[in-house]
Amino acid sequence: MEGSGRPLVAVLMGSDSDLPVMREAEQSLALFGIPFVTRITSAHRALRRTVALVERLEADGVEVFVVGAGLAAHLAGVVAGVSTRPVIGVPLEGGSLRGADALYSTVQMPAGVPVATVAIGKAGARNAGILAAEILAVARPELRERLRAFRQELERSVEKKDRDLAAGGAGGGERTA
Ligand code: AIR
Repeated sequence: MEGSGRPLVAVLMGSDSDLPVMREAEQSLALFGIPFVTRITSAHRALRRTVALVERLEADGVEVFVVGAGLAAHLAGVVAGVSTRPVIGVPLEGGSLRGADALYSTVQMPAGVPVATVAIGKAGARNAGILAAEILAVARPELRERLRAFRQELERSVEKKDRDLAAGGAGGGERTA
């Protein structure tokens, strides 16, 4: 699978102010060589346009939607209402409630229209890209291999941190009282 070509994932967000965080999702998808398209649209400011865009993306072959929004974040729910493809919602920080508003708006979907909701902010956006890869990997063995290698690398990075700690590099190691 190549990083370019027909997009398999659509990364959608409510505003250009969401872009710095949603770049994390793009980076995860790029890491696994998954072709994606990124678009800005809004559930509240451009509802009809959002519906038409999602219908077009689905018709063009998008298999998973990664959707970020902040404040009263209804974009992921609207996308899930339009499409039967899996929707991963990323609640974004911003405003006085620091993402709690977006988390509740995204996660509390009524029965029948699921949104798989990840953590608030950058960690969530990064995980959304990885989760999209895992969904696509169900039917793509080569992508499963990339995910396995990624997990091994994660484990190695933890081992390295532990070794560095033991060597005193991170200001730690064994201590006595
Ligand atoms: N938003 C845009 N339309 C509907 C919603 N909920 C969100 C954006 C962004 C926040 O409102 O996803 O996180 C603030 O947008 P802006 O454009 O004012 O910076």
